[in-house]
Amino acid sequence: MTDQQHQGRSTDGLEPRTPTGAAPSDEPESAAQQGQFLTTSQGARLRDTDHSLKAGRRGPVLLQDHHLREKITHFDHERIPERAVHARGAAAHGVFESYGTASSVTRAAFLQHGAVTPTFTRFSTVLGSRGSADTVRDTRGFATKFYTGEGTFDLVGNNIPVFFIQDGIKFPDVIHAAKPHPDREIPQAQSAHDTFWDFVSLHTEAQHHTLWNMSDRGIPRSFRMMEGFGIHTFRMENAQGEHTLVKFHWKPALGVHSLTWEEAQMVSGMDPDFHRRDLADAIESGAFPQWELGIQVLGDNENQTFEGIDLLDPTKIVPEELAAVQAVGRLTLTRNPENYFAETEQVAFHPGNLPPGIDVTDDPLLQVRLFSYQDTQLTRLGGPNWNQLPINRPHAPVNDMLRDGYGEQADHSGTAPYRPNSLDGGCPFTAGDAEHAFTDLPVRVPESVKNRELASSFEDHYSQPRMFWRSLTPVEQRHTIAAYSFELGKCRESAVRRRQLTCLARIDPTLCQRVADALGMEAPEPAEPLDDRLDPSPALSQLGRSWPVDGRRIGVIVDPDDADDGLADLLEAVADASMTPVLVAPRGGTAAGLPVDETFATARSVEFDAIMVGGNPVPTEDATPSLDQKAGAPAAAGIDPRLALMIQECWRHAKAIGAWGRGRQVIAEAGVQASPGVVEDDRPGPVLDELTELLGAHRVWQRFTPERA
Ligand code: HDE
Repeated sequence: MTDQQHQGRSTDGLEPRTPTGAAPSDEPESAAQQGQFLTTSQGARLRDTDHSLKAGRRGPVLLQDHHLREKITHFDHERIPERAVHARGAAAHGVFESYGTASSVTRAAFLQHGAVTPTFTRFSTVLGSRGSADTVRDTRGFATKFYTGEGTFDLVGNNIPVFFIQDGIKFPDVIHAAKPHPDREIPQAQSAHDTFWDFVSLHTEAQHHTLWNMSDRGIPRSFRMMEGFGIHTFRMENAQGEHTLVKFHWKPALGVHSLTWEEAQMVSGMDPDFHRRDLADAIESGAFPQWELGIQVLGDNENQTFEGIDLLDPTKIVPEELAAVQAVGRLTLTRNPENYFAETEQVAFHPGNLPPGIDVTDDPLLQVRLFSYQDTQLTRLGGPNWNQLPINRPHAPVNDMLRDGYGEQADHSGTAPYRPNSLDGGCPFTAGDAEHAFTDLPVRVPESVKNRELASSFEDHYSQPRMFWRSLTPVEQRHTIAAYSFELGKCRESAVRRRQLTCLARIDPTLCQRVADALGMEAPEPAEPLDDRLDPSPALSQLGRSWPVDGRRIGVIVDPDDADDGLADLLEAVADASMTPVLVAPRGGTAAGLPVDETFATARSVEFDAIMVGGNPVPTEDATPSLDQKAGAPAAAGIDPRLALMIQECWRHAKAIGAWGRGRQVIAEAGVQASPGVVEDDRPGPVLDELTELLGAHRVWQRFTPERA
């Protein structure tokens, strides 16, 4: 070993390391609420923390009160700037296990056979502030830190495989257009406003990403049920020095599923933390979310194209039917953060965090990101030493020559932080390939002149949106039409709507016509012939397969005065099927000796993936008939209107509905007839079995008729 860097240090890649190589256990204990006595930040025990020091019982507070000043000053500075984008997020620790299948294309150690790497993954929305709702229509961030023994690798991706813009210099523009208007700061976390549609209809490269946003992908059911994409093309290098272009994909074990738009809006009101709660609950209950990491392997050629698709253009995908996604490992999220601020808020990702064997390409969006992510942390995390925060510390040994600055935590020894030197033994040495050095791959740069232009292939803005549209099933297309109709319906400027309709005309005439009808406008003719050069890609549809149901929430509705011992068996059977039973009754307390989880006052249909009704609870005094009327539901005789509403909403949202015993009469009175996705039996067991089967497809898709999107 030629490098002092590796001497005497663990390279197992499992322990976080400070810049001086100290493991966190060597640090002063930072966890709170421990030990016997409350102390000041200096460790002095406190006699009182509830009363400020005053001149007499009714007198003024004394400046001398150093405990008061420490407590208030610290509080005054508790907040840091939220992220400029992706401010709202939730995260979890996990582990990545490599299958070794990528070893022929990369020398990255964490992708070799059997390698196990600790990870931290943060999911986010893009547009909203830190306190905004989870289920808004938006792109979701999917960023993973792999703490590899060769240096940290950050895969900072999204749940949509293409981006709004092709050149990073436009990023401030698209974000200014999408964020709330600068005068009133509304709307929050929405793309349904004039400036957003103004931008995307003028910068037509954004049409592909926008179409994905308007599809069901823009309103995921759960972070656990989203795909993730690295978007850009990356370059890999293997042990023989050969290069390959790759695209990264995350494939969720639970499949890709979405909310309906009505559900998403209702959830925003009744549980703005829906996705955050879902992730934490699933992990806490042991239903660990999993994804397979896959790569599309695309030969490296001088033009960096694949089947005519420009691989440097981040508004393009390579359909899986043309280049299969090959699984290279599995990510399992196993542990919730202990402290939101320390971990989820302070984690700092950077697409330039790359291990040996993975490098960037000249994608002009990626190139700008390489600057932005370092830079933004200087303001957000208050200086250049954010990599020393525990969550950001590499697990690989660090031996850098970065020194001082705000937030410096390391007590660096030695006198010569420069190299070579003759005073600290000339160290550290630089590493070669044999010592796993990161190498900037020697890629030929085509001879050219400086300019502010893009390749002409970047001018194709419509072949891929059209392919995406043609790949959706009719029900997915109807949801997309409804989404455009909603969003453009919120635009006040008719010039903006009209311009966006001209874009839709180039994607598909039916799409354009249906949205124009909804807006009461005329559908324009396409300005150019429709671009059918790409065949539909069935892999882009979310429908048609069956998936595991782990962590799905089943609302079990009973009459607490009439529940029998079979209830315990039913709840156990739901849990045995890896789902979460939620016992719902008109009032709190117990039913058949079991604790009631939710009452009719707190529960709403959107919390459940399916419901099972097992009794006819007598309406309680606090039942609110007006809720029933608001939803336009027919009044149901003899059943609690809140229960009727719950059943009717489940019906509208194409959820499986089960009923046993007296529950059969209840769903009939709520207006639900025998039809696909309605399961009835005398006993709850067979109902649950069929419901579980139905949940594999996520929804009872037949129930969405052409009229009801
Ligand atoms: Fe980001 N992006 N981005 N972005 N991005 C940030 O970095 C930026 C882009 C993505 O959970 C910021 O640390 C520019 C594409 C995620 O902490 C900021 C450009 C993709 C996250 C930033 C892009 C992303 C961010 C804000 C155009 C998908 C959240 C705070 C060149 C591949 C990471 C921060 C987390 C965050 C800049 C484009 C994904 C301001 C300039 C494309 C998932 O640096």
